[in-house]
This record gives sequence, structure tokens and C-alpha cells, in this order.
Amino acid sequence: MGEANRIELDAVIVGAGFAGMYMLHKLRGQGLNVRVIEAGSGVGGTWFWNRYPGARVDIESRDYGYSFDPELEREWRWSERYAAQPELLRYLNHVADRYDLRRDIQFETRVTAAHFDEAAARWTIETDRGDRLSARFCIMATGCLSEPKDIVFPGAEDFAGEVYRTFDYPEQGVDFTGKRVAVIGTGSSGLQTITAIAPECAHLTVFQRTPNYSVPANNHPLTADEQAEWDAEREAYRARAKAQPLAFWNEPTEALALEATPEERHREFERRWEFGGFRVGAPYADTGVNLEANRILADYAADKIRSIVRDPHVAERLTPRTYPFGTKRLCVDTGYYQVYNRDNVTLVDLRETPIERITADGIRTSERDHPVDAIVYALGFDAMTGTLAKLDIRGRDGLTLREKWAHGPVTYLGLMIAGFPNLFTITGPGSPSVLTNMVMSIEQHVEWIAAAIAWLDEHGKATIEATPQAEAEWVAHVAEVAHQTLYPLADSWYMGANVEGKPRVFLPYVGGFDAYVLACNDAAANDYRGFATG
Ligand code: N01
Repeated sequence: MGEANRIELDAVIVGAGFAGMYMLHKLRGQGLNVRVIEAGSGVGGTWFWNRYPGARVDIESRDYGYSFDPELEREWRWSERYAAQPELLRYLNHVADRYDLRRDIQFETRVTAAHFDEAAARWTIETDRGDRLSARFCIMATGCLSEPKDIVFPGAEDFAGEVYRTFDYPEQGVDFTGKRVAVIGTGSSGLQTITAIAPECAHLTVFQRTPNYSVPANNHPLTADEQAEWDAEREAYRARAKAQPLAFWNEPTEALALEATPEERHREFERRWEFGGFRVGAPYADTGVNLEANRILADYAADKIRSIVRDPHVAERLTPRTYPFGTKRLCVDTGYYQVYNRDNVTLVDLRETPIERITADGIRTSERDHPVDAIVYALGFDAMTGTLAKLDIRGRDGLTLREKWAHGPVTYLGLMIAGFPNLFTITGPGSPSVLTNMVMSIEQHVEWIAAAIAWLDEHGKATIEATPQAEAEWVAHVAEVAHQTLYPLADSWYMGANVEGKPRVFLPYVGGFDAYVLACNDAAANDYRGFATG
């Protein structure tokens, strides 16, 4: 990389979502000269891009905001139990205004390369706008679900109608009135889109390869009483949530499904179903680790689908049969299964009749042509590693991250990578991240990284990096705890199984946020044990 026009900084942060925004605020507070590089034209990350109809957070709004500033918490009011995308984006813009973040964020710019210069112990970061930034620290706040999967269907470019992706849906929305619409993909994004657009299309055809389990959100506008209750117990609630494996309150239990009577189980399942959200997925301690216990919960969910969907053939096709309950990311919906009782909705099961190609007029399966005016692709992401692997990241001795991760990501604590000094990954692979309340996981990483940087300065050290040994032990531990659960039994994006050729490795850390925080704190308290500083 050339030396002309180099800008000298203490830190470059890549991405201005929840993670990059807080990292900027935190490091600026420590007196560092920081710049954030963001591809979008505004802040918000996930909530900037994913503007598809029905996009909504699926843990409660009260969990899904920053907790680092009690003032910020007090002044912000959520309107619904689960906030929708426009409100989340308003919140993130409010945060950007409140802490005057935009002056250090360079928008509409993509980082293309980050190379470590060993002699100078600095990173050189290049962008698609020709910037050349030199920084001591490079912090990847690039998100876990930010690299959408390619549209792989033959003939996709021949389609003459409208084409949308949930990932970068038009900001102004789309009017589907009177149109025949196809949605391909039935993960969380597909489910929310399908539920939102079914009432407005002339006809909606859903192309499903694998059904997902979905549970009701029981979303509603927040009443003044609920607001008051949230306000009154906020501090205690946050403290309790942060002590949980998921970093939000999920009503964890030690009780075992296999030890409960059928009546007790049914009562418990129903109680949680009525309440809504993720606690439906964890009614007993053994459903995530024992196939027999899991089967009982799966059967209950299948009964629910049958009780909602009137056509038994459609209900059967909507019922997952190929993986245990909860091992693909559980969806949380607002009337999803009910959509299939509408006359204008058709479900196409791609296991029975696969897509052969996209034509100018629509979608051809092995059975027939489905003419449509618009296709919405909801195909998911190259999760957790896709965005980083795409960048030209080179550490010590020119080692590329792509080479380093060729057989799956290796990190220590999902925070740092041996051979890549002063490069941090916020909620990187090997951290609890996507299995938890992301905002709490992000805050914890940001605070750990900021403290590590402060410690380096206090101790006159230039660099920090994971040791190969600590990294290897952590990777083994991440795999070990994953294999104590049923997660590896599913072809999920957690396992990298949704992207052809991606190594089959369980990507996040399933050992729990609480246990993970202890491990991070323990390393820090022992002079960054497991990290080499120099
Ligand atoms: O992606 P997904 P997503 N032919 O990977 C199908 C978070 N999120 O964007 O399962 C046909 O879950 C694929 O089928 P299969 C959340 O963590 C949160 O929906 O691979 N189908 C699947 O049905 C979530 O888990 C919220 O067989 C193909 C779908 O596309 C994560 O983001 C909202 C295909 C992809 O589902 C990703 O969700 C939205 C092909 N070639 C997202 N390729 C909240 O509510 C893929 N599919 C907070």
C-alpha cells in the first residue's frame, strides 16, 4: 500500500451499527482519535439495511437498547413490546445525535483491505474511496449477519419483474397491491416479510426449502403501566439479564421435561406460548441437550401448527421434520402460520418440487411454472465469517485471514486472532453473540476492548494479540460445548451449513454469556492471560 495521503489515527472501526457506534463513543471518551468507516449512508448497521416489511426485533425492546448510560435509557420510550425496524433505526439515530457520533463516521465508504505493518506495529486500512488510514488498532464492528448470500438460481437475471432482497430492501418500501409475489426463503426475514405482505398482494407464493419453528411474539403497544413497570425495575432487570446465559431474561429453569408429567409439561408449554417469544424455546433444561426431551417440545409445536393451519397438507409441510426444535434459529412471529389460511397464499415445498430455474415470467419448479410479478429473496447470510473473509485482511508475515480461517474460524474468545495483533472482532465467531441479546454482547465486547487498550497504554505496551495456545484451547472449548447440545444436528447457519463449501463448524459460543464474561474478565484480571502483549 502506498504512503501518500495517509491519515494517522489511533483506531479505525469498521461498521456503524450498535457495535461501531458504542466503540466510537467509548474510545473517544478515552481520548483516542478514531474514525468509523461505514458502507451505508447512515448509522444503524443491521437496522439500516434490513428494511423489509415486517422487520422487527424478536427479543423485547427493553432488552434491545444500550445499557451503558442510564440517562439514555430513561429518556428513550419504546412504543411496542417488540420494536419494529423504523423505530430501532430512529433509536440508533437518536444515539448518534445524542453523543455527536457522526462527525467521526465516514459514510458510503467500504473498507477493502487492512494490512498489519509489523515494523510500525500499525494497521493500514484502505477503502473503496481511495482512503489510506493508518491506525494502531483496527476494530471490526462488521456484524454477524451482514454478508447476504448470493442469488444462485439459474436464470435469475432473466426475470423481467421486480426483484428485491430482504437484506437491502428499498427504503421507500414497495407497493404490492394487485401483484403476484414470490418469497423464497423461510428464515426469520422470510417469515416476517411473508406475514407483512400477504394481506396486500393479489397472490403470494412462498417457496420453502426447510420449514422453521416459529413461536408467537404476542407483540402489542406498550401501555403506560408496562412502561412504568419497566422504568421502575430497569436496573434490577438489567443486572439479572446480564447474569443469564442469553443476556436477557428467558425464565431459565433447572426442571427437566423428562421428569415432568405430560400434564405438567403441557401446562408449562402453554404458559410460555401464551407469554410469547423465546421463552417458549426453553421450557425445560433438557430440551436443548436431549433428543427425547426435545421431541416432546417439537411434538407440542407441531400440534400448534396443526391447530392453526386449516389445511392438514399445508400444516404438515410447515412442520420441521429434519432437525431438533431450536437447533435452527427459532423464529418469533406475529401471525405467520395464520397466513396459510388465506386464499391468496400458496406454499410450495421445494423438497418435493425444487426450483429448476427462474424464467422471464416467474419461477419454474420441477412441477410447473409459477408466474409472478415480483420476487423477494430472503436467502440469509454467510454468517459470522462472510464479511471478514471477503476483506483483504493480512496480519503478521502477510498471513491472510482467509488462509487462517480456511478450515473454520479460529479466535480467542471471539475477540482476537493469533497473528493479527491489535485487530479486534466485536462479537466475532467463538463469542456468544448471536445466541444472546446482541446488544449486551456488543456492550461487553466494546467495554473489554476499551479496557484492554487502556491497559496497554498504562503499561507502555504497543500491541496485544491472542496466543496460538489460548486460541487453540478456546476453539476446542467452543466445539466441545457445542457438541454437548443438539445444535450440531441441524444444517443451520450456526454450523456454516447454509453456504456451499463453508467448513461445518459451530460458529458462536454456546457456553452462555455469563460463563463467557467470567472467562473474559479472568483473562483481563490476570494481565491479559492468553494474550501476548509487547
Ligand atoms: O436467513 P436464514 P434470515 N434455495 O438463513 C432459504 C436474524 N434475523 O435472513 O433452511 C431455497 O434464517 C433457507 O432454506 P434452508 C436471525 O438470527 C433476526 O431469514 O437453508 N431456499 C432459509 O429458509 C436469523 O436467524 C430477525 O433450507 C434457500 C432461508 O432461505 C438470521 O438473521 C429478523 C436457498 C434463509 O433463512 C438470518 O435470518 C430477521 C436456496 N438456494 C433475521 N438458500 C429478528 O427478528 C437459502 N434458502 C430479530
